[in-house]
Amino acid sequence: MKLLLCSRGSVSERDWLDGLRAALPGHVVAIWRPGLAADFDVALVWDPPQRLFDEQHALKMIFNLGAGVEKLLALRLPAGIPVLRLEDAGMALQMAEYACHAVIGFFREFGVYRCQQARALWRPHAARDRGDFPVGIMGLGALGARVAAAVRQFGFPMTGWSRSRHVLEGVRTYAGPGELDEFLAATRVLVVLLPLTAATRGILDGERLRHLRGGGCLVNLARGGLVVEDDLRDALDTGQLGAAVLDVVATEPLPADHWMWRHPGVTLTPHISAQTLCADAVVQVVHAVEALERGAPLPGQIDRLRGY
Ligand code: OXD
Repeated sequence: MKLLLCSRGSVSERDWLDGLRAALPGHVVAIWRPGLAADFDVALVWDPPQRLFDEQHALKMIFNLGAGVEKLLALRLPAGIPVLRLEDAGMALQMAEYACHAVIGFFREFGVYRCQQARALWRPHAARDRGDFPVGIMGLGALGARVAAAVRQFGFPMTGWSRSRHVLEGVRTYAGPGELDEFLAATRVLVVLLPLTAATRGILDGERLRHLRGGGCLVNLARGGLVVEDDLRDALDTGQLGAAVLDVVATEPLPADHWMWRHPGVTLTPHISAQTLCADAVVQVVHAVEALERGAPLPGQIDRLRGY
């Protein structure tokens, strides 16, 4: 098979190329450039230009070298061919680490103690009851399930919401738009892992944030576009939210004059909660290419209409 690589992400194309060529010795792997003959079978892409798909008419499969597919699906892709994405490839564990750090940091008030340290203030606070800090996971796919299992180990009451019904051990789950408000009302620390689609863009607006138990924390590990950022600021300013831990924002990189950089309730990281691990991702690409060759079910295939 002929594989065409075009990746404008944190892993360099050279690293992808070396990894893929070593793992798929019987195949051709080339880096995309404009004007290549249209005889490639598989496109392996992260943030590719439209031109790649305008030129390559023989593709049988598109593989997104990351978890989120909303940017890829915004392009005009050849109709009728499968689109796959990285499913876990080492990302779920990283997400779980990040989420546990954020949830425990909020519950144990580490941010408050850091501020006290800056003022040389030695002041212990009373221990809090973890039963008062139900943690809700929004999005219960492979990543959400892993995060829920990790956070649950610390004894917090757990809730979960997703578009379709999921059953997860030790997690009280809710499904669909009709149960969203009930889920939020049962949640104080909200960890967001939803895909960004037409149905989820702006899903966390002021009204929804008001349904959360007061003084809680929003942890967004998914996409900035899920949250209405002005409404988030209001929720922080009024105390409806006590804190926000944001790995993603609507405009990345976040402009230097954006209010989030300086808001005392916001902790920011630059979209690093789950970084693509080249070696793990290559294993998944190999499985996909082999499945395509055999005509077997493709791992990580998304539903193009649903958007994830
Ligand atoms: C993502 C990724 O989709 O980094 O954000 O894979």
